[in-house]
Amino acid sequence: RSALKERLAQLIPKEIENVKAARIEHGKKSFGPVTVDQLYGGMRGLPALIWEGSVLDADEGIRFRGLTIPECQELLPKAPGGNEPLPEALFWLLVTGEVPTQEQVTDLSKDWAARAEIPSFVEEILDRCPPTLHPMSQFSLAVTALNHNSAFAAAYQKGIKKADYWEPTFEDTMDLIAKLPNIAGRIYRNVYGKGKVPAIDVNKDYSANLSTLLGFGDNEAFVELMRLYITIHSDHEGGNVSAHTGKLVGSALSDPFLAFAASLNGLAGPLHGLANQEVLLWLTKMADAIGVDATDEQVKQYAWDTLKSGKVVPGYGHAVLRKTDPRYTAQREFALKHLPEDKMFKLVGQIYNIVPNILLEAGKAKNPWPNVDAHSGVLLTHYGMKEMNFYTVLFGVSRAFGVGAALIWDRALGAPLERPKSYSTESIKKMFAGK
Ligand code: CMX
Repeated sequence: RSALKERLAQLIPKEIENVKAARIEHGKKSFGPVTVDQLYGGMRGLPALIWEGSVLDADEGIRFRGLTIPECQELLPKAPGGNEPLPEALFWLLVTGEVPTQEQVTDLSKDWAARAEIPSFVEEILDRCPPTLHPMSQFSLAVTALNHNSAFAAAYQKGIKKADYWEPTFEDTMDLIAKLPNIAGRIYRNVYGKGKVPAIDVNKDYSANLSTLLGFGDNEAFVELMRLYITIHSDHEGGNVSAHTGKLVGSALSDPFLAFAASLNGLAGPLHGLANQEVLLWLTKMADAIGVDATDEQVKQYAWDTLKSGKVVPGYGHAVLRKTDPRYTAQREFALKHLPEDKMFKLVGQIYNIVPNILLEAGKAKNPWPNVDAHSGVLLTHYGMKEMNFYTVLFGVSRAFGVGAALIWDRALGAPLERPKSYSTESIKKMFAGK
């Protein structure tokens, strides 16, 4: 057993008791009324899910098990000589609620490196995809196919007891996360003609290996960026499309590969994870149209033209957040430290000073501030990863950490099949007739 699984086995009985006690004390309490508008309005603000790994505050942003992003940067173990938290440490935190030791983190790096290989038939599936098939579709195909070797699916067929579901779910989640660098690396190299995927180095951390497989392993700043990137993109509580989809599909006892592939299909939408691709497309078109040294007036005009043509300004707005996303701020600080003179970074900063006022003036968006996707693309571009269609794959690699941790806890706590009630407009009219 790995050190993480050992710790989890100790924590689960306590947490089952904790949940029992919370339900006895609070189970019959109400969150307040549900309005018909919430049913039509994408369930905004509707309290509906339990998600243990993180909670999102509209003003303050995300907290992973109670820790803000700057607190994670301070408290989580780092690579020798590195400044950013290791995603291994973040995963440990999401799963256990505890900050791991350096040794525990090294144990996870080694465990993931040992599990990193992907079956040859999955390699073949990826090799046969036309390069024109979007990298996110390829990613989802490969993750779905990993279900071939699912420990959970096999154990379920053998009649595993409900109390033991978490164990094969844990194994599948560890395999899933471990195999993503090989999948992402292969997609990147196949689609953009970057040669063969090199081998994993069992003595390196997850982000170093991911960077190597992508072809950027020699650049220590890129590796540091990956550590920060995975950490901040990992989890954003349970209601966002990718997280909720994974939880929903997992609730049918579909194994973690099937559940996470569903998450990826949601992440591939332009209002969610694909926004990081859309942002770079928007920035590139803007730079082509008005130059990277454009005046504020030109940027303003360009943003207005986008809105007037009926499009959204990608990277701005959020369904829950009402302030600048701390994930945006963390990336901005990284850029200020590593690439302060980068022209596209400066353009992103200029847009930050201009777009919120325009969105306020336009008067529709409830949140005029930037989200995580407004910044990630320029950092990747700076280090030479210019293929914007690929960007959401990196978001997907990161999101496996949060969805995986949640799947483990859902099975450990015996989360039931999700089945909310739906209504037709006709039934709502009848229900409230004369009221
Ligand atoms: N540009 C233009 N219009 C925007 C806008 C933006 N950035 N953000 C919101 N609006 C508009 C909405 O389209 C909506 O218009 P309609 O009433 O005509 O439909 C109106 O403002 C109200 O929307 P809202 O309540 O503020 O926002 P939602 O909760 O419905 O949607 C989000 C949130 C993120 C989809 C939206 O802000 C958006 O489309 N942003 C651009 C895409 C983006 O950056 N997505 C990434 C989010 C982070 C992530 O998941 O990765």
